[in-house]
Amino acid sequence: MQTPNDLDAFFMPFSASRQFRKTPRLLASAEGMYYKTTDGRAILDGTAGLWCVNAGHCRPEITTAIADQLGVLDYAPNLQVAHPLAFDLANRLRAMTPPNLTQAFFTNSGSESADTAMKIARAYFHACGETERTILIGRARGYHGVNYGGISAGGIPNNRSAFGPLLPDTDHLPDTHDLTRNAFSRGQPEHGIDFADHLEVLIEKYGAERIAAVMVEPVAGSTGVLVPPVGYLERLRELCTQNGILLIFDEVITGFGRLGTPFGSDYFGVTPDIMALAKGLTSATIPMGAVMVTQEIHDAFMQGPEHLIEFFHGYTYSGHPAACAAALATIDIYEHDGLLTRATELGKQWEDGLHALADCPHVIDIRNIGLMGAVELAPIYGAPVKRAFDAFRAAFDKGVLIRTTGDTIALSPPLIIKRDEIDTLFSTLRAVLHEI
Ligand code: PXG
Ligand code: PLP
Repeated sequence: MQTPNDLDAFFMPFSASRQFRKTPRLLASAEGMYYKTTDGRAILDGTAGLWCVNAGHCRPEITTAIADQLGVLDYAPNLQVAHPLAFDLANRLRAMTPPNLTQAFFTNSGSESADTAMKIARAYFHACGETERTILIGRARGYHGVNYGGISAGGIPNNRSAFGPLLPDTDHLPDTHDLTRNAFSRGQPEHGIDFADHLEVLIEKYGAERIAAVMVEPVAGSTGVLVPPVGYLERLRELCTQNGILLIFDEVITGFGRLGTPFGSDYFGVTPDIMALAKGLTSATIPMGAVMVTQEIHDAFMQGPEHLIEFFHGYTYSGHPAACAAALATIDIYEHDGLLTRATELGKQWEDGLHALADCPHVIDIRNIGLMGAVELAPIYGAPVKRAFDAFRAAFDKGVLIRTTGDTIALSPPLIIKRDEIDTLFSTLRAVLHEI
């Protein structure tokens, strides 16, 4: 494959694109745990693409299912007509997600899932006659994609500041990152259940009857693997239940085995009313997301004359046949290969290997859960994010793909990673941290 010689026309997402255009990093192919660059170098995928290639790259079972489907039914709308695979997939998701989640609404990305989840929450209360319940509570450092609902409930300043005015009736819980009390915690940090109590402050401020939903990632991924403190999610669930507030889990990253259980909800034993999914749903082969809801939420919409549309929301590609085929084949692999619990088997090696980096230069915190890991670095004075970005480039030159957010290195490999590949990942990172 030729390296493109004009990189100017592509307006790149979330990239330092001027730097990129000077020294491009172009991926031409992939298989299993590895990418191959356009100049033929193998790159160990330490980030499952972007937290999404859970089954490993180019699995023939998935790519064949997609190709076969495209040859039979390339596209069918699911508006007023439908195709059977969408129902098959909805039933598979009903069976594998927590038992209270019974219906699946299909989207094409995590951003669409997050916005759909928020729209369902508001419309549910509208349907129930609680028209004052409109406030959506997110969390500082939360990531719920880039659409307007997602950045309004989300808590990443750079993703919000240039795009206002944002959605009204949104507010935020504090984030749970607490280096003073919890640095170098293994798994769930001990301190911080009190961060959940801030919901009581917001309830006091607005009145419980005005708050529609609280939306959080069970583990904040994008902002650097912020693991919920012991008891925190349980406390949020309790406060939501007591106050008639819906709890939305954005499981776009934590879904499909990332934590060593099928969903984050299973890991923490806390069940949401609405769950947003994407990424691992198709192992990222075809864009797709889903929003799971309870029977009660679903049924609230099923009112009025039967010839009328019940929920005025949907996408051209909701439940696209190729995406459904990809998801069904992906879930088959997860179940057949035991991938949804594999992170539990690898957890100890992952945790020990990661925390062994604590003696490397610049490291101020290490966090882990399932097959997620973060190494937080002290920023260079006056040049935040540069240290981590330098690490990213050095790692790529050494044949490992990592992800950085702020001055934190984030890791989340495909769930098929082998034990020696975990060792390679961490030994490369050690060399990188000593070099930069
Ligand atoms: N919710 C969560 C929890 C996510 O992690 C989205 C929603 C949005 O999904 P889409 O498919 O619209 O991108 C995500 C996506 C990073 C990074 O650097 C993470 C994501 C996307 C881009 C970069 O960690 N997560
Ligand atoms: N913009 C226009 C002009 C459209 O007609 C549509 C869908 O019909 C959309 C945006 C939304 O596209 P999608 O359904 O793929 O999200």
